[in-house]
Amino acid sequence: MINTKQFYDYLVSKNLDFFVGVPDSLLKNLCACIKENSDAKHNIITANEGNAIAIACGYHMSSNKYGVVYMQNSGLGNTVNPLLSLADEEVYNIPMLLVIGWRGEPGKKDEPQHVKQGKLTLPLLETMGIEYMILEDNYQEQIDKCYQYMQETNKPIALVVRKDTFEEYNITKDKNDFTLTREQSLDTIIKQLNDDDFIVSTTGKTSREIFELREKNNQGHSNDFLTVGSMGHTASIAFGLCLNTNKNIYCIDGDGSFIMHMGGLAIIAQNPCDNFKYILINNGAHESVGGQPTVGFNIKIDEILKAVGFKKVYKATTEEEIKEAMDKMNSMEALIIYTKQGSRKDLGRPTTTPIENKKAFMKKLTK
Ligand SMILES: Cc1ncc(C[n+]2csc(CCOP(=O)(O)OP(=O)(O)O)c2C)c(N)n1
Repeated sequence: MINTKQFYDYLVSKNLDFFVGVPDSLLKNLCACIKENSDAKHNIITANEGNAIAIACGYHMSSNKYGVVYMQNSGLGNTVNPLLSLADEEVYNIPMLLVIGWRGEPGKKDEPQHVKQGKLTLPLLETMGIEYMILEDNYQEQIDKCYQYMQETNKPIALVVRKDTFEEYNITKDKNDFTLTREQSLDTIIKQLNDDDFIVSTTGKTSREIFELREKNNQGHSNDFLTVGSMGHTASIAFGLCLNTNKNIYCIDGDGSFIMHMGGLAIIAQNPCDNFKYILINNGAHESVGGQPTVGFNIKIDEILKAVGFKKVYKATTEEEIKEAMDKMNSMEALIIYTKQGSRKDLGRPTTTPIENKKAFMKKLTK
């Protein structure tokens, strides 16, 4: 295993001291170390991974230095366009060091949403013409080689990071003043719904907690579409559903997910559907992957939603306020719930497959 701080220090000693990206579960120790040791100008947590590539391009052009872009391999898809039409050697030819967490590595057990992405991670990099190395204990040598490659070719290069590569780095999650947990809010939301209401929930622990709450309540899972992958697209899935049903569709989003593809909500609000119910759980963090901050508490999400066309946005910090808001919520109104960070240590994962989930959901929705 690699000592996380020593890895970080080595990068910085090579003048690779600008970090930009979206946090990842496999990189959570590295992300925590970067956050603790870099100031705000040297660690930009971006809305999505494509933005990170573009920022690294701009950074290089003004500094002649190389940005370090961190991400989970799930985010590779978000990077394809800026890597191929901006950084690529046949376009602007801009170097940067990509550090990619390898979920779903072939031969290792992982969740369904990571399996194909894991299998295609190296082929995808090869197809895009991006050189890579799998990060090993001789990381100093590897970083030296990457540096030399960037100097010689002006091209991006990647370090692919296997599970359990980095040693534990003490993660200090930001504290906020809210008292509700995400799971308590979800419990309250679910209790407000009836058997004819449907949920589309976001990537990460939100969907895992909904699954377990339904188990606990013996309610089955056919009212819930658990978006295990495809972070940031939950609201659009819910909107697509609304186009062909009169049933209430409750989209339960996270602040990181909302911010990742914020533009989606503008299109949804401009094509209003009476049955689209938007609930955003804002904990100001990418809690599911280690608690790295989002800008969720710094921006006025309620004002953004109103500006794009939502008629009213309720805010709740207690179970009582959630119930009141859900009783009142009308067509094209939204609810933001503010919660603290944290989840149960023994939180499980859905035991049904995504295809089983989809089939049961479709059957019930179209009954
Ligand atoms: C495109 C993409 N990038 C990164 C990830 C890794 N990831 C999974 S959940 C998550 C955090 C989601 O944050 P938020 O929506 O605020 O929900 P929270 O975890 O705080 O409940 C991240 C970054 C991913 N699954 N997909």
